[in-house]
Amino acid sequence: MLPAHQRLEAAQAEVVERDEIVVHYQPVVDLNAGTVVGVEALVRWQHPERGLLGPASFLPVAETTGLVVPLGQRVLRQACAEAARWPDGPGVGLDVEVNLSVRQVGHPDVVRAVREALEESGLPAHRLVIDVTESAVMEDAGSARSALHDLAALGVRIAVDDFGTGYSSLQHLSRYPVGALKVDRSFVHAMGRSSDDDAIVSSVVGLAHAVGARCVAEGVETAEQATSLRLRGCELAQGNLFSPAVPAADLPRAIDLCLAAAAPLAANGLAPEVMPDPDVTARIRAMHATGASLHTIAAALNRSGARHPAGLRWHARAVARVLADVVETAALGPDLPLPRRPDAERV
Ligand SMILES: [Ca+2]
Repeated sequence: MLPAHQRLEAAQAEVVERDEIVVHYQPVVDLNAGTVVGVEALVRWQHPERGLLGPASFLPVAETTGLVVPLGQRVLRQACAEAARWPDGPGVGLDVEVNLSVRQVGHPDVVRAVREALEESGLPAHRLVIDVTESAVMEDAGSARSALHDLAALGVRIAVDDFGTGYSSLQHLSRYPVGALKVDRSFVHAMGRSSDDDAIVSSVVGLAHAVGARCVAEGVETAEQATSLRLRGCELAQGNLFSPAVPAADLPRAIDLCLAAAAPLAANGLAPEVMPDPDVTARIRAMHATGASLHTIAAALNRSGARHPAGLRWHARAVARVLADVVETAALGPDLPLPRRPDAERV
């Protein structure tokens, strides 16, 4: 008998051809407007014996063997086709986000595959968001960069997933057509428990705004997390507080639940914006000039920022303002290392 991983590999090759690959959709909520703006397509394997499997149980092998490429193309085509068929009701006009793994982004046919999925489905390019990991952006900078620019030229938007888990820098981010940064769920879960993680969340919001992108929080489970994210300036969120990933047929009900959960959050007025103190701004710029990490800068902001809601807004705005200055002057200095955490589930 074949070893377990080879059996899994052989089974996966057949699965891509059969109808066992299932796409579920998790709504993405606008925290300020209390509306649903899109859905993220997430792959599942309807295993004939083991039931519905999440990506963590089969994607690592698919990534190693290269099967992730045909698997990912299938998810892409299915998600585009389903999104294009949402003509009325609460699903109308929603963005659809599709994850591309490192291997897919580096594949020479990635742009053609996306173009064909759009053409076959009739989905307008502006409704498709391609999620790539920070590591996909960082590890294969040459070909990934040209592929992402070609995708952006099609009209597709790019989001950087699991942000804060890799080694990102302003230099790299400013080279890509990034429309959104997605705060990794590990930071969202640690909010309120660790001031370092709180500071990282504020810094990612600030970094997103500095490069003209929106900020999306993943894995939001409580109203406290959603409120804290909104006060920090994070615009979008997804997670079980609003809805888990559901089959396309269940989306209308999931969207209703999201609207019910988001309405009270959006109804709360935001504290007035407070501009950062120029002395603190100058200090942060000086820290950046010496190559201080985003962590160090965030920790300094954390120490000087007030704890009330206006302080949270101030916190993110201060980072955005300082980092926007740095991007504009292009005197970029050393990369800003962030801690590396294990790659999350993909596709
Ligand atoms: Ca994603």
